[in-house]
Amino acid sequence: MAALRKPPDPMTTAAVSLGANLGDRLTALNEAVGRLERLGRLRALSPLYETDPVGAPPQDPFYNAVAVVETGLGAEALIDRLLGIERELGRVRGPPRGPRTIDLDLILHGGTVIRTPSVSVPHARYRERRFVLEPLAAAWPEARDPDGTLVADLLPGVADQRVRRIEGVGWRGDEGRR
Ligand code: PH2
Ligand code: MG
Ligand code: MG
Repeated sequence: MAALRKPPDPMTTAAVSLGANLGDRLTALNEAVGRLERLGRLRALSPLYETDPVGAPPQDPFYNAVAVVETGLGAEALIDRLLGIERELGRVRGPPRGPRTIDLDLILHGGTVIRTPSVSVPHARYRERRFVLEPLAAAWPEARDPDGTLVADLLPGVADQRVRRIEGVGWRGDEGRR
């Protein structure tokens, strides 16, 4: 009898936030996109934003963006892969909330909800962060939290945080956009 194959995991649409505020921010984000493409099908890339640090001690501004990926990976496997990409790109972990060369966070993973001490999906603080909400709503206007909230409806609550769109610097998300 032929061996039974494990059925493939169902595909899920995941939103990953990208951030950097140490070293060559643009190269770090572009290199991360190249590696995210190996995790599934890249469905959308947001514009690039320069953002003031939020919930962190004073430090240099970030570049932030969001990638939308259709993937067969479950949330925990996906987080492991994101941490692996951070390591490949040379991230050295300093103090929590300190400057970083690359930070890849899983924000949404379809309707998945996981709350354990080590894993939180949706991301525990994304609703209070314009540097996530703005690119996420731009890349994926229909995105919803598992509780049904439209991500775009969260934007008025973070309007006091400063983000500024950056164009013409060679961000991969701008390819094919005018
Ligand atoms: N990441 C943090 C804390 N604060 N602020 C901005 N603007 N962008 C970030 O990516 C960011 C932050 C923790 O990961
Ligand atoms: Mg983070
Ligand atoms: Mg992180």
